[in-house]
Amino acid sequence: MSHTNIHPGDALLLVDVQNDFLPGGALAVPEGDAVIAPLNHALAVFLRHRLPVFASRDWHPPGHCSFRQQGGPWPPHCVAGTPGAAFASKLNLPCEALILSKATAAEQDAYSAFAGTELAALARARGVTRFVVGGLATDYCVLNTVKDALAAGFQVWLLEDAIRAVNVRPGDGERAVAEMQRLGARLIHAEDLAP
Ligand code: VGL
Ligand code: ZN
Repeated sequence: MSHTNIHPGDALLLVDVQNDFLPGGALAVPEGDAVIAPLNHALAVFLRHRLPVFASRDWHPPGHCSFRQQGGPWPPHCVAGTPGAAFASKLNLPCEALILSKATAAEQDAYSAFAGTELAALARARGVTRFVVGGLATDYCVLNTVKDALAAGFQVWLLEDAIRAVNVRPGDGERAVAEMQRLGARLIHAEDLAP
């Protein structure tokens, strides 16, 4: 079995692991719940090493511009404060996790965890140079978060067993992964993270 070692400078970044993106949710990602077990493993490893954990959440006002009634592409989802916007209950998110709420303004959408948040500054203040990234959805918020991380000069290890795609068009998830790799992200498996 191959091992991947994490070091000081690494941070775990969980993207939008929220009820509305899980099976039964308002914008269910196929197999979205499959990310939880590998992410819980990654969480345990990062906590053991006392390395930072960040978690983004889609946190829309009612009537957000991305909702169909407003002419957007999506059913209403992740309305701030509702059960659908809550983090998956089976995700072992520690109380020390730093939470980034995004797309909180009615007239703007934001797929990236860096968009309009303090993520880059909070990470730099903690000496972060590399993000280990997993969550939902591969072809939207994970893709845009990873692009922004790389553009901001962070390295990225993408947890390929801890991401799932919406696949509005078949193959969107695979194309997103290829794009992230092309831009410099390295694929790893959560279960390979050495304890
Ligand atoms: C997302 C669609 C709409 C995501 C958020 O988290 O990937 N996708 N809002
Ligand atoms: Zn959204």
